[in-house]
Amino acid sequence: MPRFFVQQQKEVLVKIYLNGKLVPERQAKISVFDHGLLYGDGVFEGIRSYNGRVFELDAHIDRLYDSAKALALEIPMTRAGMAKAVIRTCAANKTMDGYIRLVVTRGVGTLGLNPYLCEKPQIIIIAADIQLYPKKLYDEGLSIVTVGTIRNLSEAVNPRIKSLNYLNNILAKIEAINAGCMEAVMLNAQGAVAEATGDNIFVVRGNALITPPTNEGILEGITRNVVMDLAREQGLEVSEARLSRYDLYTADEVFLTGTAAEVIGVVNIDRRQIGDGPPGPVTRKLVKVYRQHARSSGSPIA
Ligand code: PXG
Repeated sequence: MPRFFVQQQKEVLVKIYLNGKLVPERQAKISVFDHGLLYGDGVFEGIRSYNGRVFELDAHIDRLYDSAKALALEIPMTRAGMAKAVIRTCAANKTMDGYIRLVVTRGVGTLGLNPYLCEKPQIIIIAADIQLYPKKLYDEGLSIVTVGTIRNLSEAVNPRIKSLNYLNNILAKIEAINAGCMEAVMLNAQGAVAEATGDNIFVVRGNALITPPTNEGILEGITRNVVMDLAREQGLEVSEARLSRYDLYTADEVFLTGTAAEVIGVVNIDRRQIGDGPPGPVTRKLVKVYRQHARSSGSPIA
């Protein structure tokens, strides 16, 4: 939608980090020959800042570099330099509570696939405002569906790679939206539960949390890992195990985790009510504990 359609909202121009320089957003342009555009060849991270601090910055940077490594994409900057660039971009935009998009594309190349013919990778950092989900969703919980689009095979494009090609997830998201839901549960080729389109999934059974292991074809979510640690601190048992749709339908509670959503309860899957109806006590506790933790840790933006 063109910006002037956004009712009475003042246009906010942000400064974009582009290959070492902070430029006004109108000047932040990428070539049409960039393989990020032509082939989805590149990697990215979505990061949150809370209270003027970047949350889990090192974990996001490590995952970015691991994704790039898997694609034989050499990022022309050290991890420490990248962390500094993120902080610098946030500082330039006075980002307090924001959503940071870090993108590394393969760079400008030919119209052929060969990534080795591309010039330098392009590094883009956008520090934007976060579009929070309505509070109502956290109180009432999400209704979601399992969809027919299976998660990418690990042997083909490993879902652990956070690449710029999100079509697998987008196809699943389209199915969810067409079914009147905001999120989809994706299964892997074996029919086991993998993850949602932009979130990891957990089930609660009694005092235990269970989530699929990374070898089931999932992105190893940073929120997932933080929630697993926080849950253990709360005295909950946490394990990684294969889950079927039956395990979802019969769970006491189900919730999703992700940078944008944080922790959010799921109350209905494929028209089966989960547990007693509204988000249960374990989910509600973790929503709260996660928020407290996220708002009181991270790398200062200065
Ligand atoms: N699985 C997938 C497939 C994801 O894309 C997660 C799990 C959760 O990971 P983190 O590290 O965020 O806990 C993601 C998150 C968005 C958005 O704006 C989120 C993601 C990607 C693109 C957009 O909601 N990834």
